[in-house]
Amino acid sequence: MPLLLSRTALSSLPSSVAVPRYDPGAVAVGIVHLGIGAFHRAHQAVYTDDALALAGGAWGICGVSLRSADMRDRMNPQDGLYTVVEKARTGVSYRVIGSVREVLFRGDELETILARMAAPATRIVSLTITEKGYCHDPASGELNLAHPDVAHDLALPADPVTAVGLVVLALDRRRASGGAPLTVLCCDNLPQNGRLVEVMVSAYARECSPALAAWIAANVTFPSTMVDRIVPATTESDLADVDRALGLLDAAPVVCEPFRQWVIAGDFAAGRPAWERSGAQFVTDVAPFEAMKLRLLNASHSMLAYLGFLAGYETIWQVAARPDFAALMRALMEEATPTLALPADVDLPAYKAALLERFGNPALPHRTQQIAMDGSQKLPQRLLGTVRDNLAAGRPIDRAALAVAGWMRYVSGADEAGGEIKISDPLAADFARVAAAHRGDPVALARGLLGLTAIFGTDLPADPRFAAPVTRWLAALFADGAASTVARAAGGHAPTSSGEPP
Ligand code: CS2
Repeated sequence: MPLLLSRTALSSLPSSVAVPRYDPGAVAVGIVHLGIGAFHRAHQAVYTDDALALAGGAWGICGVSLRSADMRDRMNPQDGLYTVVEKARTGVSYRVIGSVREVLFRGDELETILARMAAPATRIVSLTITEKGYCHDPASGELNLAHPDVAHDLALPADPVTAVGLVVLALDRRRASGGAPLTVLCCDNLPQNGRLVEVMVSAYARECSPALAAWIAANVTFPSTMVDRIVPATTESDLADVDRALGLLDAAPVVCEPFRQWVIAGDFAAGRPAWERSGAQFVTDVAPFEAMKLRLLNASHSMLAYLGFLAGYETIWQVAARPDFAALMRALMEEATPTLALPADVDLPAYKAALLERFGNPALPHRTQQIAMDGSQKLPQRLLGTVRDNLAAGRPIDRAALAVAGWMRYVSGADEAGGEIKISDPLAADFARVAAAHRGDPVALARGLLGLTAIFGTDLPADPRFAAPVTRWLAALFADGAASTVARAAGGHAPTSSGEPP
């Protein structure tokens, strides 16, 4: 039985595997990270690993698992170490990361987690809990006080199930035990993500105690970030591959593309690692970078995921390899481009060309169904902001309308062969209700789904410049299937009013 990856086993790794250039065991915790999933371990933890090697500091990460003990039980026995596997078209590289110093599980270690978050040595609490983890209203960006988990936490604040509830409880402890300032750093794919979390934490804190809300306003900062790296879910075959490369067992590897980007704006209340040494960009305003990433990368990802899945493709690279789909992605990006206002040194054509290249990487199978998850939480910032800006300026929105129709076709719950699609989304029950009421009637289905104000607000459903093309594309998708609808759209043709092929 091969040995488990651990600090003592690092010296026995083959020279082809990079290892931390510092002693992980000597690094004290300075960051508590909520949501220790694959993305964090392939992104912020890597930047921190570089910063520790280049500049040192007490910036080890205490990872917190909110939903399951799995990651704790995999990582703690191997001293928090794990392998990042970078897969390029041209080859694979392996690197062991040492920045995660411990992992705790919310289910049975709440007190320890609160103590870590309240400790003065902890100077940053960061989050990657996915869009739905914020329990906000995706259309308005405000904390959804009617969300059952939020209601639970407000009734029982000492036993929080939401991340916002946990952060506020920890901030209360911190205030009571010395009151050292803290940075809360959101690293999820949401626009103005720091501001969004600040608004939610403040709203929740006000419900608990106005004095706490005032302390937070004076002592806690919420920088905003744009984070980017494609990190598909780790598979069994990835695990076996890493064990072979290491000659040891690693129960927690992550697999990702070589590209990574991190843009950060805002104040850090109590210092930060030297992330700029590892390539993070510090800017005065992150909003243009967030919009670029959400409206080009993530919007294209969602569109290709829904339409590609419907056309029978399991992974994004297979979809991106189809000339029609690639042409449609280019057209969607062209539509979004006039809504962006980037600093002059950003080469947007090169960024867009690189996206097609990144999506087409066949070494990195990224399942269309993984990206299709939680569309209700993703559509507003990926597609609907572009639609609103373009409508206001009188510009076309046709390709975004097709992407939204692709999502509607997908959440109708049946694929093109009539098989069931398992929808993973906080609003899945609403989709099922609307779909059941309007089966066989794309016009009514579109109207029903547009009526979900948490996604579309009240403006878009009422605007025929949006509702009409979405409805026509949805009818075309039902009548002709995704592949031929995409072929027609890629050729620049809009659907006819009847939904029949032109
Ligand atoms: C993807 C993102 O799953 C998804 O919805 O669009 O996770 C995407 O891979 C990352 O944002 C890339 O940085």
